[in-house]
Amino acid sequence: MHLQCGRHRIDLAHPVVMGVLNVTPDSFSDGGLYLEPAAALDRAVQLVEQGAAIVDIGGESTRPGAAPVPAGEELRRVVPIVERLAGTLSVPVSVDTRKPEVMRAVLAAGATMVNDVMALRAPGAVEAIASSAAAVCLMHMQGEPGTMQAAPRYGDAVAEVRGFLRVRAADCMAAGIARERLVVDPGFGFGKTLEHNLALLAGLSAIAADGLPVLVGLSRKRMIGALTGRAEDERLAGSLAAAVVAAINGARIIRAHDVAATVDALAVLSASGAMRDN
Ligand code: YH5
Repeated sequence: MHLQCGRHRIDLAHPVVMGVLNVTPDSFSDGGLYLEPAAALDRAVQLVEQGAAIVDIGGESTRPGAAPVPAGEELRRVVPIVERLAGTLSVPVSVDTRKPEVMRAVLAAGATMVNDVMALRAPGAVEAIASSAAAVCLMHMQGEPGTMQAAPRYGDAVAEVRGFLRVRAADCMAAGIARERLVVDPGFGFGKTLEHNLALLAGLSAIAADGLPVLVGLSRKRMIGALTGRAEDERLAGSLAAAVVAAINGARIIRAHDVAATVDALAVLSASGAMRDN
């Protein structure tokens, strides 16, 4: 299995790490520290040296309860950073955005992947990707970031998330986005209770069985806090355990803040034979 991100081809025979580079002033991690393109580039180079196969740039905070960011401000924050990173890094630059206007601008600036928590449901988003050679991550979210954690409800969370991702992937392929450019993500914490998140972690193999690479973002999240009783800056061990479980259950791209540690954990897992059958 592999993922085609523009000119880059990522081998997914073994799980890889997508390193998180936050560029929002209010991000819970590294907030405001990497706003300057030069500082962002230093941090991104570090992530690649630590073994990140993709660097994901977030310009709009998608944390539960986060306020929307106007497109103009998102563009001002992200485009200069994408230009610097895309011209320097040896790995694909991914941008976390929901807005077609931002997608077109960052793809023109050299990004080769879009990470969309709305799974390209904004009008014009599918076309923005289809008219490029970029990869896209289609993530499931119930509700909107501002209110999604108020009252998440599912009959069968795994079946509903899987069905949603299948339909979004089919719509993308119908619009001309090749299968090898698609990634799906159950969206841990996005309109889900702890119970839903645990059901999805256990049920990842059903989502992976549909044949598209599965990406997961569990790193430092509230779910890890709930299971360990730890504050945000004490969740590394819990996050590594979650990454390993997700990979055993079929995830091929692990989105993480602590890249070096996550790469090590996955190296041990890959060598162990525990993933022989998937
Ligand atoms: C994801 O799962 N998540 S941003 C709250 C936290 C810790 C971390 C309370 N973008 C995902 O990382 N993109 C985000 O502690 C994502 N999948 C994809 N594809 C939220 C985040 C976080 C939020």
